[in-house]
Amino acid sequence: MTPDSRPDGHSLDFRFPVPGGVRTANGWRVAWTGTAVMGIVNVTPDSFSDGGHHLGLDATLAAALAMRNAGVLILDVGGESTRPGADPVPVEQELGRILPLIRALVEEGVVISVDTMKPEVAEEALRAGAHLINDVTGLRDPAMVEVCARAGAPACVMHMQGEPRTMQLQPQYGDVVAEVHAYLQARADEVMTAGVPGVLIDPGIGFGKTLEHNLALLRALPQLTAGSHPVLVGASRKRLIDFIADVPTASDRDPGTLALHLHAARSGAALVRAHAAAAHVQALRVQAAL
Ligand code: HH2
Repeated sequence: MTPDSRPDGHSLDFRFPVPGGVRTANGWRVAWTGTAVMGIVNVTPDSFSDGGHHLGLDATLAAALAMRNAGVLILDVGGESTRPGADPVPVEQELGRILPLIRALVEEGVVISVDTMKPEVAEEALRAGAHLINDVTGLRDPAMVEVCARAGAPACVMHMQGEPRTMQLQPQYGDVVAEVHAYLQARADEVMTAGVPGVLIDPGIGFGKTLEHNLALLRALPQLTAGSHPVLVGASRKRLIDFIADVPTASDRDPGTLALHLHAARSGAALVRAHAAAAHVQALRVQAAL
């Protein structure tokens, strides 16, 4: 399928009311065309590119609302860094970071995603009004699938080889594209069969992958987006941009990020996950006009 003939309508199903959602026979559906933006809101002291920048609830909320006003579809709130080598955060600490922000965002007319690997955190976050769970482990813990299914919340299933602490030590694949695509398709089907109403799939750029693995997956995006699940791509400020263009400081990598994400959009991605959310909304609108 060529980029121009690929259908560019996307949707995600929820079993509870959601901002921008329309009623369906089984719940509520958020639908959009083209590539939407998921804005990253990290409430962590140690995230690899913006850790510690958003200090305090007021400043974090202001940053999140600026993204909402710029036109993001989803805000992705994270209370634990997944960068290579990051230390795990206890449940109570992660909840203490994210719950005040989720509660403050609930009335703001934006879909709230929670970036967590812990079922306990996901459950409390959904109870507080979050709408979607973004789990970089691909909902490896069966309890995570149960939490999403019980709440009627969709999930993002991401591919990661290994664990965040060690994933970049020696990633190895026979055929990275075939393996990651097969994993995502099978995992998404399993998760939906278990009762999760909707699934985004994500090749997991930088999660247990070398530069060549990342590039192969990005080049093969048209194959992944030709499947039945909406595809999320998250390359924002990641190290592959440093390897390609010599940009050692993560917060300087927005131009490279935009190049990768415009490619993802042209390849049919439903969502791109970005720190510089307003710049992405603008660039994607211009690209769509072309
Ligand atoms: N990347 C990061 C975190 N969560 N979720 C999805 N679905 N896809 C990704 O590519 C992805 C993700 C890492 O980025 P960031 O949140 O900026 O950093 P940290 O994990 O250090 O907070």
